[in-house]
Amino acid sequence: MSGRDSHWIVGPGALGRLIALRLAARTTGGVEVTLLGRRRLPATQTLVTPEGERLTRTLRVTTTDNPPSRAPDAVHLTTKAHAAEAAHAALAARLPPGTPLVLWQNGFDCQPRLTERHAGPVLCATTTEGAFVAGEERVVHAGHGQTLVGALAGGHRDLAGGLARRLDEAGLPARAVDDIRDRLWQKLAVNAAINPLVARFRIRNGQLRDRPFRPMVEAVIAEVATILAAEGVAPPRGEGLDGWRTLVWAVVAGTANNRASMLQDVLAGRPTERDAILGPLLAAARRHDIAAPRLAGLEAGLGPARPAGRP
Ligand code: KPL
Repeated sequence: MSGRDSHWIVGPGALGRLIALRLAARTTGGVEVTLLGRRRLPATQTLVTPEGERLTRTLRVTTTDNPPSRAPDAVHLTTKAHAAEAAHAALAARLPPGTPLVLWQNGFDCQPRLTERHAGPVLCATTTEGAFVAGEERVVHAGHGQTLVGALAGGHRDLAGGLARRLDEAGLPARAVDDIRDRLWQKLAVNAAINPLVARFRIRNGQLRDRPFRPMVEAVIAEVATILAAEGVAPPRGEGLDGWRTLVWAVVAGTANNRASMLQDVLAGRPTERDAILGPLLAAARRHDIAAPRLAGLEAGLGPARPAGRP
């Protein structure tokens, strides 16, 4: 990726707008950004940085059924997991073969299918950047994080390196990795231990450290660790169960004040990422004949991933 790149950001939620505004704010190296959604957002968007600065840019905005005529150098899919395949289907026929696709979804669900289906290189990204939407024209970058990028089957190293550099220069620290599959599962494990419980009990992440929640989290981590060991996913750091425990409790401490994304979705009556987060774990448990009563209970407790009557 060099020269004046054109990036399409498909899915103008908090993450999509964060990436769009950060890339667009780069003045050297020139990145042309188009924000695409099912509906057209106001073109002038403001990012409130973690340092409290306001970064306002006028972006190209359009809808997925009316994409720009100039082909992009990269397409970033930043929709929620359950909307990713429909968004890709809406655009795929308009993309020249070979257009790189970057998948930013949580969980481990649509990534293998889209990697297979897309007519070009596919990268997956996982990020700990924190952002939330604060209105039609405003997104808040709540906390700095780290983004990892790579292809599921390895390969596309130069593409991943170029994209990581672009993001990094734009103020989103990023690096290319060869083990993105493990990294996606690791983020999924953290989300599985935190999100369904905080969504069900309507609590902030930090409250998981207290009774009666702490033993519930420990029980979920134990199930997740057993399933992921059978699935051949490397524990984050340290060995086995302790590696998973250290990771989850570090994230709980680091995000103690947060309302997790799944809680925000439940409170707003939006579809949750239940299927992308718990679904792959339960499917792996079935494949390896492992009992997962805690995860199954969380799945049932969350109810349907999409509230009745919503697309
Ligand atoms: O990723 C998150 C989310 O909210 O989805 C965590 C890590 C749980 C932070 O809230």
